[in-house]
Amino acid sequence: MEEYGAVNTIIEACNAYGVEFLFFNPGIDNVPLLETVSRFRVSGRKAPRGILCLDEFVAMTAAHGNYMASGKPQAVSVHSELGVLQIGGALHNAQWGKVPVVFFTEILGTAQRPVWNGTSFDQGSMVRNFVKWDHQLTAGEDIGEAFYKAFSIAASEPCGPVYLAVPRETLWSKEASRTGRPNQILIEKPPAADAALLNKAADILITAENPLIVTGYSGRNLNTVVSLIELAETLAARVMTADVRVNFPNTHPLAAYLPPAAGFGNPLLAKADVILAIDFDMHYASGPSQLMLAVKIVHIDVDTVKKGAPLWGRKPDVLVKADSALVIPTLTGIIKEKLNKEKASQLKKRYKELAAEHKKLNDEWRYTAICQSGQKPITANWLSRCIDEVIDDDTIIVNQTISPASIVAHQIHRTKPGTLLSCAGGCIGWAPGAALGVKLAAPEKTVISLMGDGAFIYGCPEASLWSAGFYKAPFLAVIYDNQGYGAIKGLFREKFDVENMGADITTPPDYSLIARANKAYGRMVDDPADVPAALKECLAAVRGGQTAVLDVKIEPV
Ligand SMILES: Cc1ncc(C[n+]2csc(CCOP(=O)(O)OP(=O)(O)O)c2C)c(N)n1
Repeated sequence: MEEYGAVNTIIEACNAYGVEFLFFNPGIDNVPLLETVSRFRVSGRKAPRGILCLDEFVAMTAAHGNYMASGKPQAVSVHSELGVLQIGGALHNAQWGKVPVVFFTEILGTAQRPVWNGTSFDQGSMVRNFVKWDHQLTAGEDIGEAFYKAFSIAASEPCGPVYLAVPRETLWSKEASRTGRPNQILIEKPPAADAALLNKAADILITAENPLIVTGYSGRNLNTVVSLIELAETLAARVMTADVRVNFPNTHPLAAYLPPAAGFGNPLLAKADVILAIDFDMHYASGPSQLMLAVKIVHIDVDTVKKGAPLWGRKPDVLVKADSALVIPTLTGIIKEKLNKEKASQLKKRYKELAAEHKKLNDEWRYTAICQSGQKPITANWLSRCIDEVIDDDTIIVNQTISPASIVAHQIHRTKPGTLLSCAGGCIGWAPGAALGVKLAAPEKTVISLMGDGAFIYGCPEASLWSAGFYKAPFLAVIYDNQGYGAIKGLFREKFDVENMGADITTPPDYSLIARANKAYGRMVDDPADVPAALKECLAAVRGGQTAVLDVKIEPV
């Protein structure tokens, strides 16, 4: 076997940043890399474990899921421009998911590949809108410096994807890194919060009559879940969390619930007099929920600039750039010191009222599901309730349901940090590949992915199921099969008052057969009475080491 010095350096950089897996799909260019990884591992030297994904979309998505479950930086290796194009929307998801992933390819000399007007082909331009940094190594540049810098940029908050294009002659080179000085791990930490700003935030929050905490991704630091509970309890404030992570347990009495039949928009946003947004990319200030004009907004975020996100009319009164894991306990301490007896007893009363409201709404959701237990076609409420019954506190739910998203968020209860992972981006097809990556990161946990029928197909099921089988990373995929693109049909109906503009998947494929063709366990149910037993049967297969797909025919939207 050949020694490839440059590849040795890439592996060294992966090791230095704690990369455990190399998700890849090969071309001729990846050969030295794969050969070297194998040689390292066979001889007991440290190197990431190679995971062959039969589609590049799955490679990037598995890296996404793996990061969410492990917190570790990721590496993806694909074949030149073709592999990069095939990653497709998975890169958009990784960008919105703030995934610290370095993906790299070779590039054949640009001189051989001019564009139509004779200028040189620019491989990075394919991904430039979706990455924190893209770079094409030029002759004389040091491969070690490039990869260490790539991981440094990807893993510094706000984290995100980085792309490197490496010329074949560099990638296949026998030379290792050329710098005399050793390469160093550099991960930038957010600054400590400004004490005066936190004081101002505390004063605003204490005087609020109807405060609302909204969170997006604070739960990526698992300890933050506990400290956010303390902050919410201190303030007696509702917490509305995006379903991207467990930022706050949805079983907590202060978890914000909406009624089962709530329509578009969010009344909780509309009636809040103070909003505390923590690590939140989504819009809280525009869209269907108009805020009160006099609303005060405190925004704490590791990413205050929100480069690349729409404007969305955010105009915070207090903007604090800080690591929420550090700042939440500090803010809670400041608030506790400022609370006098009278205020504390007012907050106690408010806590009780909010807890009673949470219980009432939770009961309504449960009641709705139980009333639908005999309804055919099966409803998303009943299916979600059955899933809630069958899981334990440690099960990891990997969720990309679309039209039943609110039902899933209310019916499936998560208490422990890290037990709900969803896609912050909009590209459908995330759940199967992400579940593969999650299971590789947490082999001891039960992993259940939830998705629509559209999403199952977008998720390259053959590729996802094959890797799950081959690498012994079994998970359960539950398909909320409403026989169409429910979300799109909903939009048609709302905007154009038409029933169907071709968004039904009529005479659908047999998804359970797709599972079986890929050596997974496959089952279809269409009777609500069969759902609990079918879920148990599939989970038994998963515990026995076989990935399972449960196709549940639910009512079309
Ligand atoms: C890759 C991709 N293509 C198209 C869309 C547009 N889109 C948004 S929701 C949706 C329907 C998804 O169907 P399914 O996963 O079955 O969920 P449902 O809406 O039926 O609940 C589509 C096609 C998208 N977001 N991503």
